[in-house]
Amino acid sequence: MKMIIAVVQDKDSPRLAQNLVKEGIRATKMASTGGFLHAGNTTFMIGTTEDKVPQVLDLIQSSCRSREQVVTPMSPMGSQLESYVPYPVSVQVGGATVFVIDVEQFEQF
Ligand code: 2BA
Repeated sequence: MKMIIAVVQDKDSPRLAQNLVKEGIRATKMASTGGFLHAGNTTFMIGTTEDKVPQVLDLIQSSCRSREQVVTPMSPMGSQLESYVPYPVSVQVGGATVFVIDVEQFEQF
């Protein structure tokens, strides 16, 4: 059993959710916030068998696009507001940031 954690842009989230359902792959969607941009994104938790991992990764890749964003980041977490001067930066965000983790035990009661 594997747990795939995928952080995707909100714009790609409905397409990925739809494609996962279409393929019969179960997932949990969570609203999340990027630590750098402080912009909303979506985190998918997908528990699946090891043999389906490549299929899920393909689905994520084909559902998510990389986009350039020009943003003025808010103060970094934990910094002093007075010493922080915001300036616009251009960053390439996504397609998706994906972690594949071994699941030690899986139960459904
Ligand atoms: P954010 O942390 O808001 O980052 C958005 C984008 O800003 C990143 O895109 C990257 O291009 C840039 N960026 C992030 N940290 C930076 C830094 N210290 N200096 C310069 N540029 C920086 P992605 O790499 O595609 O990441 C998209 C989102 O995926 C991230 O949103 C974060 O929510 C998540 N993420 C990325 N790497 C992660 C990691 N190692 N662990 C946990 N979450 C991660």
